[in-house]
Amino acid sequence: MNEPASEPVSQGAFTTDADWLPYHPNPARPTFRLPAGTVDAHCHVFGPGAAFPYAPERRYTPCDAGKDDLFALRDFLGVARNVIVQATCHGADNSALVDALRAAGGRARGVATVRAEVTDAELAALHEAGVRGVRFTFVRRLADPEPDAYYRSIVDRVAALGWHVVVYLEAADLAERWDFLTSLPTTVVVDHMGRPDVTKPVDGPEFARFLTLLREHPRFWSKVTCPDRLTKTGPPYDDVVPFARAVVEAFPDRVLWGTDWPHPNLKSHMPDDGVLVDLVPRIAPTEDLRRRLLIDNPTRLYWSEP
Ligand code: 0GY
Repeated sequence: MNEPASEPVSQGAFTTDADWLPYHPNPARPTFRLPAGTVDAHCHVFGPGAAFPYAPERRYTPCDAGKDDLFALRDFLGVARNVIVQATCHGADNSALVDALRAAGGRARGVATVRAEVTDAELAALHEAGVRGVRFTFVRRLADPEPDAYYRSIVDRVAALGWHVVVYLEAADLAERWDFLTSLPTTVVVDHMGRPDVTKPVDGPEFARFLTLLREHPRFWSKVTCPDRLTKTGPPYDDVVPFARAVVEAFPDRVLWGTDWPHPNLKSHMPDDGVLVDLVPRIAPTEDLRRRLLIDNPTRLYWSEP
């Protein structure tokens, strides 16, 4: 594992947090070959801050990680397309995201963050650039959550565009927002399996709550992402595999995979993106499951027009 960076890195007007880990500079070439058409359905761009300043309200200052580096990683790993998700360090300024989407030539879609005051013209411009979803972050260390009615007013606007909702939450937020989230009229994608505590049993009551959400509410999808964020044992993430595999096998048509590059906010361990690819056959053990996870599901959600 990498050691946390000991010195902050100066990047023009912005200086990374002292404990910020930069993304892996030389990921291993994966042993597992991703099938043609694979979508990395959870990744981000950060700045660069000189061109796309980080939000004043951000909770962390990352290393610059722009679109060219994302596209280089895409090609190196054998990924065909990306879904770029707005990160909280950019707040509701989606300029870096839109710039990346435009540069991707149809090979990327986006998930934006918008405020309730967003105009119809701004939403239309985001849609035209390739945005197909809106992200709500309930995780308190990253953003200040708003009341349900605030989010609902946004959902009602973006649902008209055919967008879905991506939620980033932890178990306590899920319990608190259960009625609100399950009342939403759109597809709702939960980041990182709702961040399970992987030291608890995969068939225990805590993870059962998340599986119940998916079973009883067919509009809910799950990203089976971020083993590096959930693990307690480190690579090759043996402790996370049973959780991700359980979700993939139970809900094969409502799961998404992604790298999470450039891996925001990791303080003690930076994953090798090649190792993350090599985890795919362990969480989706058959060719059929992998086709749905890597190709069919993200293509249906992000590239099929109504
Ligand atoms: C993630 C994880 C995190 C951060 C963000 O938008 C963000 O700032 O997503 C995190 O710190 O857990 O989903 O990539």
